Amino acid sequence: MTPSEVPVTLPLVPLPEHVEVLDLPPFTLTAETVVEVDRAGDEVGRRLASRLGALVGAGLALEVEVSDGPGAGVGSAGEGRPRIRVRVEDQGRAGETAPTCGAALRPVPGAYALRVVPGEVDLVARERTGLLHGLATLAQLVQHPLSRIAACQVVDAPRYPWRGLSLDLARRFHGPATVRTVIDVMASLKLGVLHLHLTDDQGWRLEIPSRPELTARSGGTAVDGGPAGFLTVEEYAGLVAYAAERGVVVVPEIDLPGHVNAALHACPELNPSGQAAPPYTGIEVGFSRLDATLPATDAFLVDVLDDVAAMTPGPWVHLGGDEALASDPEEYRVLVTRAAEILRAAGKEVVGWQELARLSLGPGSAVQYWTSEQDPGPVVAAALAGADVVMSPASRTYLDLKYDATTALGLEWAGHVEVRDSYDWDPDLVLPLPAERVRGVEAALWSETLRTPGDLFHMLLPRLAAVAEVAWTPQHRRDWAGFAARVPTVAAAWDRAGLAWYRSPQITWHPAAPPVTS
Ligand code: TNX
Repeated sequence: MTPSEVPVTLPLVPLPEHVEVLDLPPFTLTAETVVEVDRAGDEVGRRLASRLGALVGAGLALEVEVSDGPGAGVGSAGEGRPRIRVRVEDQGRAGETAPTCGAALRPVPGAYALRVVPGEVDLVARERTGLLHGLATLAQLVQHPLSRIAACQVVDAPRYPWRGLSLDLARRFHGPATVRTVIDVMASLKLGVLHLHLTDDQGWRLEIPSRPELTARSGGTAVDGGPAGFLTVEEYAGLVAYAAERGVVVVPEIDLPGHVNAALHACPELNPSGQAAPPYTGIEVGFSRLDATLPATDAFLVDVLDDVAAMTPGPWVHLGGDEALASDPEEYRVLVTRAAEILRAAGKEVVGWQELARLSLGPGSAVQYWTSEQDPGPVVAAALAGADVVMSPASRTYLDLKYDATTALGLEWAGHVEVRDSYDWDPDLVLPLPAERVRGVEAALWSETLRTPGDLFHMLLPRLAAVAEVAWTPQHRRDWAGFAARVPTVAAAWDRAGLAWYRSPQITWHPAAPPVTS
């Protein structure tokens, strides 16, 4: 490819803060390429080598060289060969030596700088998450099937620290393999928070060592009979580790004091009658509640929340708190305050749906805004009292809502959500909040209507890519036409991964690859 053929718009989603196409020939990945990493970036360098190797045709085994000092590139085997340098540098040095395009690497977590010229790729960040973001960028830049990477410079950092996806495993269960694929997609879009909705009226999906009856009885129930199931302690730990390797933090949600029928079904002592509640397989909300007057309720909160906190290396646990329509305000306050106290004693920060704002849990906590059908006043007041807000307005980010009236799957309670609806909005303008209190953006995928991985990815993609760009890219850099031009190349990677995504008519997609014939 000659420089004049280099695409003017690089196919990057989310769009980086600064990106410049260089008027130079591309870098070509070959078996000769050496990946040079410093100690700090060693693990990411190896991941990068195997990821880039796997991306290219039949798969290349790229050689990895690890150097000791800061600033790799002193290796010998790589002399004269095309090289990819991966470096972690402290603030001062990164500022001096990072590739630039007239911009400095901002001092925020996850920032990175990348320079691609003939014969050399240079990736620099201050910490591992930044390197992983640079790797995600590089992976999107590899042109198929030629293994070329256009010459360019990127200096990039996220708009918000919290860029998430909430996945409902409770209404219907999606197993570890599907969740891992979701994590891969998240990492490719630079999303860093996987919120797992693990408990609800219809099922309990996380094994709790002190309360094995929860999953023994309520792991097997689900909307309309299935699919059901649950994560064992080992499976959950495996997912948390898989996510962490890819820069994604898992935030488990134990929904209370409403949405608790699965617990009432598994634990008879949580019911005033002492009788287990029947299982629930419908999709109504707001009918179940924990009873604050029962001594068993406090023991349940302590056991479950202590176990969940112990199983969760990340800093946050989500308490739900939504749609507790059967709890009176005082009982709600007592139970949520107690739950938050248990979690904080276990060293965790509390996150909850917007209803939790009524309690104003203060600095460190976060409330997740989801519906305009409730008075936003308490959310604004909680933010003014120091809580952060995560933006999940249903009309933009609820990816279980139908794209349009013809979508077979999905709900419609907050209208239809086409890709452009997920893209064209500004999280800072949803509510009158101080901008620094907006911690970020989270998409949500509820599974009342989603049975299979195919169902899940049909609703998730391409809308998750739109939300990811909202969460990452500065508002002034974003525009729908640019996104619509870039996302088809990214979608080709979803095809290569065999994901059943939705070809929204709002975007001109590349022709579908013809079926492979032998
Ligand atoms: C609202 S979001 C809910 C969920 C449903 C979802 C369906 C929230 C806090 N509550 O219980 O699954 O809508 O779109």
